[in-house]
Amino acid sequence: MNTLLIHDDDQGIRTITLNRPEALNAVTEEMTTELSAALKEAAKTKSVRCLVLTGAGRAFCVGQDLKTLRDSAEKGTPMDFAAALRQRYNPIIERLADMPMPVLASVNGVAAGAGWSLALAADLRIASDKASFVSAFSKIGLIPDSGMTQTLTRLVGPSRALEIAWLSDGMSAEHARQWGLVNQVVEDARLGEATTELARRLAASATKALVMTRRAVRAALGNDLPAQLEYEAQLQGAAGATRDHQEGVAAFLGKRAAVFTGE
Ligand code: LHQ
Repeated sequence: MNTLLIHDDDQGIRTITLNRPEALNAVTEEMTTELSAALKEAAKTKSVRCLVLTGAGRAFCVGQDLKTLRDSAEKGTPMDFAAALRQRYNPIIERLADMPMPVLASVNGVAAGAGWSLALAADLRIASDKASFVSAFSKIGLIPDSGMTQTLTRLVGPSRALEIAWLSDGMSAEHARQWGLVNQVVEDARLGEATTELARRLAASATKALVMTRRAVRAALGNDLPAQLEYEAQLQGAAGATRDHQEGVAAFLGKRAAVFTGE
């Protein structure tokens, strides 16, 4: 991999680090190809119980590499934006939304454009107090993409989503936390440690139940109550048949800590 670093610890955490620090981890075609492959691989690796996405250097990710965009336009082969989104960006966002384990974005620095969309596609976000967020799309005459019009709107509502998207003002990590866009903000020096702490808790949980909970929470935004109750019943039927459910009950009754395996 040229644009990513991938690291597994011994407790079920796989960390994918966007690794073009010299370009603030701006997204190239190679990066989308590699990230797609890395997510596919993580999805089929049973031992991965929590996936962490982060960036190398001072940025998380600043979205599409605008220098590459300019270079291809100058060469007379301008990027087809709709095709780039359909073929490269959107599959990444869809895959992230449906990973068979929790996905945590550890936002180490600025997240802009599709870089912010990527962080929003994770289940939870933990950020350094030095991180910042900027939509940036409006500044280059574009609309927010890679899912941002949906993820952002669901988190902050339409009025704030428009304010963020239209004005493209930088937002501090603390402001993002207050608006529900980030779950935790920690001192920059503690980001690695705090990310590992949270990721370990998630990795040690009943993975299948966490993933089904994500499905139910997402569906809740579109379902009426009877449909949601029915969906919960279906998912609980499946959760109740997992080994981790049996283990959880046995551990509770045996007054010991549960040892979940993700099965
Ligand atoms: C960059 C970039 C960048 C290249 C900073 N590319 N070099 C996908 C495909 C199809 C259709 C369109 O949509 C998309 C999705 C997208 O993501 S489009 C949106 C693309 N992203 C942006 O528009 C963000 C542009 N960047 C910024 O607004 C600022 O650089 C931020 C707020 C990220 C950081 O600001 P500062 O911390 O003040 O840093 P800086 O602006 O001084 O940048 C440092 C260097 O990084 C600089 O290069 P230089 O050679 O002067 O040191 C920038 O040109 C470069 N850089 N973003 N996306």
